[in-house]
Amino acid sequence: MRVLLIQPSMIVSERWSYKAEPFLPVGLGLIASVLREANHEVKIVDALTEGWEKRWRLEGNWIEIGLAEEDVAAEVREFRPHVVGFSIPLTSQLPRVRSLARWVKAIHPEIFVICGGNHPTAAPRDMLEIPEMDLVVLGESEAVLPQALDRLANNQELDDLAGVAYREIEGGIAINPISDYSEDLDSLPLPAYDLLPLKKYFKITGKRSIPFFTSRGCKNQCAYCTTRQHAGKSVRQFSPQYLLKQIRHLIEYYGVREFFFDDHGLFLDKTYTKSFFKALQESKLKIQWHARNGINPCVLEDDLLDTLKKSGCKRLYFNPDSGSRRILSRCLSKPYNPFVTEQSIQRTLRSGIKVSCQFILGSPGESMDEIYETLNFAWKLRNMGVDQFNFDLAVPYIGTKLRKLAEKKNCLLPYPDQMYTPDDALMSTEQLDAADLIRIRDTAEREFNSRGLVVGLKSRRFNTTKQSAVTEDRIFYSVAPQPYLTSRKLKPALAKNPA
Ligand code: B12
Repeated sequence: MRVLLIQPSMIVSERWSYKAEPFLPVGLGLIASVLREANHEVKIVDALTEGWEKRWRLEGNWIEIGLAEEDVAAEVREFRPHVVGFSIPLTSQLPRVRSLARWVKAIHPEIFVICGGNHPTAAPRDMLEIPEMDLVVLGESEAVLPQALDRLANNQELDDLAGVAYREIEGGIAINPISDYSEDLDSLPLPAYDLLPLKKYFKITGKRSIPFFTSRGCKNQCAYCTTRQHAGKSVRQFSPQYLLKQIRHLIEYYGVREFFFDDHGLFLDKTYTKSFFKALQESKLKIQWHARNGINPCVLEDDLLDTLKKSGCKRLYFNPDSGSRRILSRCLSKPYNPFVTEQSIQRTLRSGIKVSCQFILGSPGESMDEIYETLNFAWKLRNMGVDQFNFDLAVPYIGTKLRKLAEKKNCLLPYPDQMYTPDDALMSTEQLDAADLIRIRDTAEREFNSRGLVVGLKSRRFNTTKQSAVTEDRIFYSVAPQPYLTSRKLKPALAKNPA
């Protein structure tokens, strides 16, 4: 079959549009690789990366970043796919999927429309309420997707296939939960980097850098994160040999020099972490790396930090989240306390590795005193030498514990459905309303800035503002064209998809 995989644009508030970071669809690269191995013809359209400098001002002052929907539709028309698959890691990508799905069916009503990623996994039912959506693949999909496509091609049922959601013939929605997660990650092919717009991504980021993943799953259950629901609670790792092969491939074929380790499991098992970075150090590969996710302060002892530094580590992005123990344990379910984090940050800085810190303000029930605890803690870290700080407002993403807590405490603020960016206040607390929270967040960022600090959002997240060229106005959804039907005959074996 011909499968067109699309990373849609994202729609965010104006302020967030200056801070937004590029998101390379490595997941689509992996799926593409697996599908190619199964003899499907695959193409990726990364509307977010390809259209990064395009900023559209939509009704309601929303800003869309990415290719215009007509341009994506033109790709569909040209490739004539049997299947179109949308990747939706971020909820802010969802609004455009709604209209693109309509375009796809207007181009040919029998193109099969599917989706996957963090948002659909958390909200499969909502996805199937989009009339044009035919199938949702839950969680990791390297094993499930080829099977689902085979069944479609042969007009077979999906009812005994775990990890998919679809509309039943009788009209109901079937959700077949994920039954297991692949243990043997080394059996996966390398992502199809040749199908990803790497040149453009390097241009946006200004460096030959790439997000990189050493594991799947997370044993922690942080209230704001959906990784555990998406990839399971047991951490599965790629072997150091597999990872070195992938790193070499990226260096040799694409000239990558900087790696952003982005998975949650990298620091959860000290023995594994040490063995991987020891292997990296011994490989003598000349790379720089940073870890943006999942820093576990408990394992960062001096010996490990020494290995990290020698293997090329430049910066670790800690998530202290809050300075209040009550907020950490009762609202955010964070397993680390501020004292342990502080000690670990001190050791990291001593080892010569730079540190960034990310905080979350405005959790349900958070008081002004607790916010002060966070700001004071951040200040202490700043005096120790931390040079990048981000303050985000808490976002109750669908599928998270934080959302359940917000619903229980009745503190969700009215907000356009599923237009979530970590910029506007989406919840109030008993003491603080939206305006207070925004003022506090803005003041915190300004204060940390005005003392000569770089607010992390700028340097961590690449200097993307300068690329936000001209912002053009357009209406939210353009009207998909009248159905355009191919005059060629359909192959019955392909579930009546266009030939
Ligand atoms: C790494 C990461 C980042 C990196 C970017 C990585 C990149 N690829 O360039 C950085 C640090 C930049 C980042 C930033 C942000 N991130 Co982030 N990020 C992640 C993380 C940890 C992994 C994403 C990833 O690339 N995975 C690796 C690939 C291999 O896996 P995958 O994309 O999931 O793909 C697999 C499946 O999902 C599926 N699949 C994917 N697409 C499709 C499509 C089809 C058709 C099918 C069938 C299957 C399928 O198959 C793939 C292979 O198994 C996820 C959480 C997680 N564990 O997934 C959060 C996550 C996506 N991020 C999140 C958030 C909130 C953000 C930020 C808003 C945080 C912030 N406050 O700044 C920003 C937004 C950036 C922006 N553009 O504005 C949230 C999104 C929540 C939501 N519902 O919107 C997540 C889910 C974490 C969470 N809190 O739960 N992020």
